[in-house]
Amino acid sequence: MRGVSRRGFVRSLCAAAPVFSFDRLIAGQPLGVQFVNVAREAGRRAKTVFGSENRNKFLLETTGCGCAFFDYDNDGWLDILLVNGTRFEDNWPPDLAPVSRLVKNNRDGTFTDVTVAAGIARTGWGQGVCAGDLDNDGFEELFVTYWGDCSLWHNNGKGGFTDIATRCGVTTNPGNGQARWNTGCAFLDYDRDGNLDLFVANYIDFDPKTTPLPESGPCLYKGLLVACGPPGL
Ligand SMILES: [Ca+2]
Ligand SMILES: [Ca+2]
Ligand SMILES: [Ca+2]
Repeated sequence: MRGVSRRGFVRSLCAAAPVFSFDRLIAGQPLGVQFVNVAREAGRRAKTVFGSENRNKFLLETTGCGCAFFDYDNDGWLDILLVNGTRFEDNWPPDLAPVSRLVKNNRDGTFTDVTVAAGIARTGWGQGVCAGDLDNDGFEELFVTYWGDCSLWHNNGKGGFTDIATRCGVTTNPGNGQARWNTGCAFLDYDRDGNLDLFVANYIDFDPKTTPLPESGPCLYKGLLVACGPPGL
């Protein structure tokens, strides 16, 4: 894939892919294609952590994490950034805390975890991620959203990343002591000046100190106590 842009690659996939009608999809007719989960064979067994495993008190614990396919080392093969979360109740030992993971494509169907070497490990309530080459040097940066301060990881082109969100003023911290719930994001050049701009979507105001617990709500879904969401959710 060297020399092929990501947009060109996706366009070629779209051109090659068969077109399935909605009628055919809902009719349950065979499509002639099959997806097989090969994560285990690819060596991807790291657990995604997002809230309590057995019972969720807060809506935040019910969302989860995104991922990005991007070629961080420009070798022509897509690598993966897997965003990770955390838990309210756990006091993680430093070496056991869940972190977002960067895995390098070995070009043989397997991936190698390069999170530590890349300097990109961070624990927190990670949500979404988007990739784009902010400084037009040919290596893509990453923006990772959090409930809390976001990260903007600058790619040094040598396999390493540095979080420059604070320096760039894009943590999205409102500065009032409250964490903002950042969710999706997109790099786009909205003014066509040749430099990527950034859009960050937000969800609701959320503060675990003031958010009602399921039993204090009570917040019910089909008779079961669940995390309290926005009214009407
Ligand atoms: Ca690569
Ligand atoms: Ca760059
Ligand atoms: Ca721009």
